[in-house]
Amino acid sequence: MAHRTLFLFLLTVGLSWTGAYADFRDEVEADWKVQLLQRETGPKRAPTPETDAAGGCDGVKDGKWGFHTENQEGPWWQVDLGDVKPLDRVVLWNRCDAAARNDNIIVQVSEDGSNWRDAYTHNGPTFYGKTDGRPLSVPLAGCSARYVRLTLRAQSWLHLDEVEVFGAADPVRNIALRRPAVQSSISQWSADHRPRGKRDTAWPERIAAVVKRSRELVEIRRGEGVDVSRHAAALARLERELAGLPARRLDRGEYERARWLQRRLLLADPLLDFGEIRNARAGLLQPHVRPVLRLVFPARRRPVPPRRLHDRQAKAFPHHGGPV
Ligand SMILES: [Ca+2]
Repeated sequence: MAHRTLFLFLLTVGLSWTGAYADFRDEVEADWKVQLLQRETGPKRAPTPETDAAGGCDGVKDGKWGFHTENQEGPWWQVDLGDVKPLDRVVLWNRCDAAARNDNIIVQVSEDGSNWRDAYTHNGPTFYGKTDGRPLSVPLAGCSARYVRLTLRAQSWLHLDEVEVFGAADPVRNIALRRPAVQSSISQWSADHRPRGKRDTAWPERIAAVVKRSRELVEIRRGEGVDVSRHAAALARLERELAGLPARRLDRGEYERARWLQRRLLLADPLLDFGEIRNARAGLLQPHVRPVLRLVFPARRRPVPPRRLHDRQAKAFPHHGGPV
């Protein structure tokens, strides 16, 4: 009986630890994702009529609004196809929770962006898109244009999920995708929809930057008198393995592997107390696990004051102020 109780206790602790550790890893890796985004694209940007409009032709179709004007007389959204092209059709994916606002939407076309003509006026029924798989498809065969505009001749908000334009030359290719777009106004629901972050091809250079910084950290730690032989060996092993991988295999997974190693080097700072950090992180864990953790990882030194900890992190990692 005593063995069974002990087994169940250890199982509970083990499961709690495993689950909490997975949560902890997810949290740290999510932090890294935010850091990458902020470092490569800057902080969140205020929307403009161009950057909100970009959500109308960004390829994202989720049934919500891709762009959103203010409530105004005659709101409009338009896309620039680059030059005058013979068209085949325009396909409108509606915002599905307020779809009836577009029951009388008008498709306009222009060759110069100044002179517009109505190519189609919708007169119901209400159309949707994402929720029923039936976006509004408007035939435009015989029509040539550089600009396609959607307009409401009423006092209203204009919002759509996505606008697709297909040309006569290749009727299956959406020629509006990620083309420059603009709209009549922005609203409190507008957002900057430009693609954020570098493309996935940037992983090799991101990984190289982490490896380079890790090498520097090894030297810094050695200079501080810390035994980092295990870290240095792990770094050398990682570099060997990365060198043997084709570029297409250098992805987010390898980047995170390199960041975990870099993180261990950062935490090898002699001013940091790993026991204290682990105990602080125990705040993430379920209450009955914390005393066990404190037994396993007792604090051996006094905790580093938060300000000093921040300074050390800033010095070790000058490019960002986020969590390690
Ligand atoms: Ca969209």
